[in-house]
Amino acid sequence: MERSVSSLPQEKQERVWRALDGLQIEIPSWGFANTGTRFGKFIQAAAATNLTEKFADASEVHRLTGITPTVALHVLWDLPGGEGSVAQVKELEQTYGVRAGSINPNLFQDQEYKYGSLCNPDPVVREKAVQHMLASVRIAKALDSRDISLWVADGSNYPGTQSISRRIGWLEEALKATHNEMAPTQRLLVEYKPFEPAFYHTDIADWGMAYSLAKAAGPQAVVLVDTGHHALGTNIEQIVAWLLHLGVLGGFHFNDRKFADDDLTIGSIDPYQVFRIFHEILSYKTWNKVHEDQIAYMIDQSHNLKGKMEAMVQTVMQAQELFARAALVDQNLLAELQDSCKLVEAEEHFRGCFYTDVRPMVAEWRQSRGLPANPLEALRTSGYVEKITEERAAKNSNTQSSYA
Ligand code: AOS
Ligand code: ZN
Ligand code: ZN
Ligand code: ZN
Repeated sequence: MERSVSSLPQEKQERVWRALDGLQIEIPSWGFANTGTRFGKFIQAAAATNLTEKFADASEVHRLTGITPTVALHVLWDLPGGEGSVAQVKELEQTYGVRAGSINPNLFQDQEYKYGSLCNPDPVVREKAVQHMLASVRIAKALDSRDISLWVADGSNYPGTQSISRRIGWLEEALKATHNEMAPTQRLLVEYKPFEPAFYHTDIADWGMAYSLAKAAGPQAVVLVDTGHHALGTNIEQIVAWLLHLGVLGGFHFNDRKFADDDLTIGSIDPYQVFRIFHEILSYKTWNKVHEDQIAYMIDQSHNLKGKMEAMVQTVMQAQELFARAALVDQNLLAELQDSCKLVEAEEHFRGCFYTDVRPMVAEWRQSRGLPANPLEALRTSGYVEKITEERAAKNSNTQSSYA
């Protein structure tokens, strides 16, 4: 039987604390805004309706959790003036003490992108999309952001209506051009998704396509794994192991799902899967060299029903606690058990770690870093949500939110 947390050996505790020290999570600006499902959204009075409010919320999450120093930004939504909006972002960074993180180009909203962006059969539209990519790289440079995080919504709905193979070529060209614009320290993260909005074919549908495109683009292009972007039943941790092996695991978009790309709270449906993903990373790190910050852990969730602030803090805690549980795995012991094919013993150790309640240990770690033991509880008692609800409700009363 697993021992209770308080009697965990010193060495285990140290391993967990070291792991926690190395974990930072990026929060998305859009996680504070009114987002919903394809059927609509329920407007929340406390939701952020401009960039200042998003930075304020992100800063509060960082104050409570201590591990979210950066905010992912969406070019169209957060920097509507493109490069002209950089100065405002820099000012907000100063005011709120959180920095701009990954820069997300937007190639799915404009009417011209009806038949695709980087893969559109019309060269004029493709060129416009490439120009947006280049502008996104320049924005990232100006903000000292390392990562440009690309999700391409392109695809088609009916067989025979688009040339799948010619579109591969267009995509390669576009990513090469983007790569050429990057500074040597920057990275291009290529996200994949099997379907939606397109339902027959999606131009970057899986990790193989993303990997191949990254290779074609250049050495600074890597793959991004969104946990919600796989066919049901896919062994995501195996994909993670492969990407680590190939040296191209650029980062994650965290969320959970039951049926499709549901964008629910990470680990809310299947915490064991998150544990297994973290285990592959920690295991790989035990035996190989990976820089801590090589893997960008980012959240990509959409909360239609939960309060935005509560959901974000809960997400960070959940990810942190599952990471700590994965850090309990004794890699040497597990390797021994695996090599001698002691299947039940290996599995018992593995799932024993998963079933260990690390919350007291993580709470201790937080306190030792001057953070609240329970950030969600601290959020509740801080009155922050009540404050923004009141302020924002008053401000938005005449101007019903039109956030896209
Ligand atoms: C879409 O399904 C993807 O997960 C993207 O990462 C998207 O850019 C993000 O949800 C923000 O729109
Ligand atoms: Zn995503
Ligand atoms: Zn998604
Ligand atoms: Zn998703």
